[in-house]
Amino acid sequence: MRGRRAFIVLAFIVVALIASACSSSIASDGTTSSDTTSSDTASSEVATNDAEAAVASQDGAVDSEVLDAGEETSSGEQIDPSIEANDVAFSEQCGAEPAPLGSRVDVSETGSRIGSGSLDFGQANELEVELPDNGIWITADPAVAGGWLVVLQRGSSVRVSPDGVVTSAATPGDLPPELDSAGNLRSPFRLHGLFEDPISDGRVVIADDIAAVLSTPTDFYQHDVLGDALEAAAVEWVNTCTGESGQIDIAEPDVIEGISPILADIDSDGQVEILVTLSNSDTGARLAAFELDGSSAGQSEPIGRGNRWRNQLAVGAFGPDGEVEIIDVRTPHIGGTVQAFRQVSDADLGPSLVQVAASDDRYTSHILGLRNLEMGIAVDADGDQFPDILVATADRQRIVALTRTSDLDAELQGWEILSERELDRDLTSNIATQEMTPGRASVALADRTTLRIYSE
Ligand SMILES: [Ca+2]
Ligand SMILES: [Ca+2]
Ligand SMILES: [Ca+2]
Repeated sequence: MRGRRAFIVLAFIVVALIASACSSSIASDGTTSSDTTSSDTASSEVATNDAEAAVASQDGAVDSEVLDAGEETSSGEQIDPSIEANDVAFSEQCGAEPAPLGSRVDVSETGSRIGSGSLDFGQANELEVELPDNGIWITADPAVAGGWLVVLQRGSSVRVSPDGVVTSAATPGDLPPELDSAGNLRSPFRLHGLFEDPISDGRVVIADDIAAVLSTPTDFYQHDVLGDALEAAAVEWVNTCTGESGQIDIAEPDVIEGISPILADIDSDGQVEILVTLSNSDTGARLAAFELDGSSAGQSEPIGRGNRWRNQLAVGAFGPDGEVEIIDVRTPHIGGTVQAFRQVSDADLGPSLVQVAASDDRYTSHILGLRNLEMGIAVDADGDQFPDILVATADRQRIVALTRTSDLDAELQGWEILSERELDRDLTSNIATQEMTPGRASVALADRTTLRIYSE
């Protein structure tokens, strides 16, 4: 056992995991072209010219902002994982309850983007808050119940009270974890020190004492749509209670195309599996689940051609009768389909991930080139205690709440629209949720300089 991991034998991690990094810019209206293109390759869609990533104009006018892919890459490479280990706090407990939601900075500590609590998304009150700049990343404010921290496009951040009062979050103690002390967005993934070779912008996820991260950077697959040119060739995991560890290597030509795995009990046997998105240049992306020992817990069919990605969003009781399902958005850059999968086991063929629902192709959960993979999130949006999906339309001007149904005949095969909310402009942030009071969820998002908080 490696020494550093031996140290962890008695450890349990109590720090909140950090929300996904955002890139330093928003692709803005670039997605309009990507929605109509026949390819979602980075070379065609992520401009690499030397234009500074212009901050979008605050009047909502169309701007010519483009991503500087080189900048994205270099910013990712600046991260020194060794620094992050020092921030880890340990205790000597195993199996401790996770910290209450209100103290966390995101709802995705397992990588499965499901918020706690319920609201009626269609009827919820909408509080509009004007921001001094485009909002690009939102988290619950760990210091103020019902409050939010909003990272702005220029790199500063603000604190927004539950009733919409905006104050600067300029002092270091106030900074949300996505900002460094110089005000730059960064990938602040503490706990990287647990692992041997994590990807620099990888999020460590944790569930049931298992911490996992995408690791072993590779440039084998040059799709480059998630903020840099590197993907992962392995998943590392560590049991933070026992110190046991393991690594699941992915053979070429596949890579893992993502920021984090999802840890979830996909087969309902009480043990978590590791879900990743495997991609290659021939057949595109497919979902793949692994047991901790590396054996397969099922894979989906691939999309069928290269440079086609899918954004794995959540695993939970999404099925019409509460069945455990995996939700993703297929090809979010070119007209995304919200899909649901279940693990099915065959005595001869073993487990596989079988698609059981697929919406029409009007949705997105990601802007090409950004590290914000959370323009879709799960939360109970109708009060029946089962999670639903909030996702943006492809133009990012509406947020739609979808729920699973057993009706496979309609156009929305296996999905039903619960409600829609219209934005004034296009979504520029993640869709964030928090449990404001026990059982009551609120949802926050930004369409450029307007922060919208939905709550009851
Ligand atoms: Ca990457
Ligand atoms: Ca399991
Ligand atoms: Ca529901």
